[in-house]
Amino acid sequence: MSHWSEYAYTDPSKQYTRNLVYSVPGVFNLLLLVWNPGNESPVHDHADAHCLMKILKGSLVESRFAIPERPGEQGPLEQTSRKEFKLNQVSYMTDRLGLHSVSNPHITEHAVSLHLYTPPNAALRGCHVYDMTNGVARHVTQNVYDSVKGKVVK
Ligand code: CSS
Ligand code: FE2
Repeated sequence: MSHWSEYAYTDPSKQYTRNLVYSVPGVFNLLLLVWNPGNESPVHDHADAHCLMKILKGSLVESRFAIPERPGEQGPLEQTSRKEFKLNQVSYMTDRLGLHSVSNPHITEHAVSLHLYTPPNAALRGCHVYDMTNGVARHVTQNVYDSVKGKVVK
């Protein structure tokens, strides 16, 4: 049992769960994400904030894409990189570096990652997810968690 397991709520019906560990309003949000085997996030931006991601279990693949100047009018997103992050590695992402999607490449094991968002803009104003095939952007809210401080949100 790891020191973070009380936050590692898992839901097999989702791509991944978002579990709030701690927040200081206006300063940062700390989230623990549990990625189901073979699942991935949509391509998204980071609401003008900084994101640090540390791998706590398994590994995650990050694919980066250029932000289209005219979303939906320039065809498929242009992929700029693909990198695997292994146990204990930390990645940094922010809008200046483009968009990304994150996936758990393992087909039988969960992956777990710790995310620090500062300032916690996405929780207030949401972010955008992009359709990889045509670059169409859609606003989504990010203020709902699957669990908060170890308690499952019903
Ligand atoms: N931004 C995504 C995870 S990858 S940084 C989210 O919070 O759901
Ligand atoms: Fe992200």
